Amino acid sequence: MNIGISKHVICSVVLAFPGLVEAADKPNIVVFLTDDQGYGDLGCYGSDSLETPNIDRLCQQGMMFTDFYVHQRCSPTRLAFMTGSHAHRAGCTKVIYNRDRIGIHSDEVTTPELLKTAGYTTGIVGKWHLGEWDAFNPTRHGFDFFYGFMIDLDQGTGIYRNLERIESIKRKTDGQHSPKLLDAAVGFIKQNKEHPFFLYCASPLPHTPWIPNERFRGTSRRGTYGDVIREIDWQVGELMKVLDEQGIAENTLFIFASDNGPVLGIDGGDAGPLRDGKWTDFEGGIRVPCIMRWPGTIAPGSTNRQITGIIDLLPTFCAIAGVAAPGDRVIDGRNILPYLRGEQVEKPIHESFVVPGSVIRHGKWKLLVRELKPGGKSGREGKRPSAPAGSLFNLQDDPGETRDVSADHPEIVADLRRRMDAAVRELEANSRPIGRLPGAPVPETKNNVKKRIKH
Ligand SMILES: [Ca+2]
Repeated sequence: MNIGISKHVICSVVLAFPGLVEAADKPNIVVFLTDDQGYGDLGCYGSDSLETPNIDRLCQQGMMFTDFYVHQRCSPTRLAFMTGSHAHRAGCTKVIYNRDRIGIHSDEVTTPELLKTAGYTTGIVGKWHLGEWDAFNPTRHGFDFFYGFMIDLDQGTGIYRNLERIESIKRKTDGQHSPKLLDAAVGFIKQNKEHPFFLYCASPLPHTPWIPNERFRGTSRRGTYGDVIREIDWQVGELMKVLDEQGIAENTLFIFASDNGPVLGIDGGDAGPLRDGKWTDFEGGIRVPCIMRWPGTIAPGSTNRQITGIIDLLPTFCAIAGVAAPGDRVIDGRNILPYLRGEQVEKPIHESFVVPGSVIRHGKWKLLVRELKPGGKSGREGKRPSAPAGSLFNLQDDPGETRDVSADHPEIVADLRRRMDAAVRELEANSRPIGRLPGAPVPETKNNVKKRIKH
């Protein structure tokens, strides 16, 4: 595929509707994505040990999503957000480390690139995690402004302002950097309040190492991890405050979500009623909190229990901004604006969520087509059990995936297997490569796609 063709298509759409470019009445979009925050790490999602008053308020003013899916680890979810496609399709299901010579492909048409065609100014503050090299810098992929780091803080990295590395970061310094990130986000909002903007706040918290800023140490009832959650909540509250102060809260879609499930273990995160956490395809790894507030469009205090996911943000933002999503490739996400508006839809926008070669959820049923092992340290210590291939769970009755009911429903197992096989075949026919630096090894082949499916 060719990016020139893709961008030509987008521009043609915009020129056909020139009013869309004006964009004066388009809502701002703020996405606050946390890093490894669990379904049970929020008051509004039922935590009885963590207080998150600001996020709870956001929830009261907007819509809570109970079945919002991501990938089980950092980079793949961020790739899915930027491309509107499952990470398997966009070429990378692994965490990108700082010596990897891979990152988001230049042929991908990203969420900020699309919003820019509708007149949006685009900014990212925080962790990018889609390639450490300049070719993969966010400003090469649709963002007008970048302040943050390219990779996990615990890998050692630097702070960038756009393409410039302005500061080195040694390990274990999260708490020192969070206020700077917040300042950058607040500055971006103030600077761009007169025109539509898209701000992606990619918080490095509560990813390990758990080192809260000084002012939050000892403020929670759940140790250091809880203090970090308090800090996240404060940051969300500060952003809500600045939107109010600038008089633009009413015209801003504010989304809060996590990129994958929590790191479990002593003093760690909590997946609430869901099974397991980060690094697995149990629900605790791939189903995360998500809240959307948009006054006048989203009913306050509402709940959505349909299958949705991070892949849906690109097509939904396109619908909001009045631009077409890319038509020259498969986009897995769907426009969920009808859900935001509270419209009655004839059938669910997504009937299934598939992790190719691993799990398929269809309606209330979830089938494991391979053995699922627990994620994280306590799993390796054997404290949490695996589940064998062929396990079938009824998520409606058993959200914690505790009872394998496959023996009672062989026809459901067979149906879900067929659906998985079809999904894998379709993916193999329509997947795209991850970006590689010139000279980097491993050309993309069908076998590599199969490896990705197995991850
Ligand atoms: Ca993460």
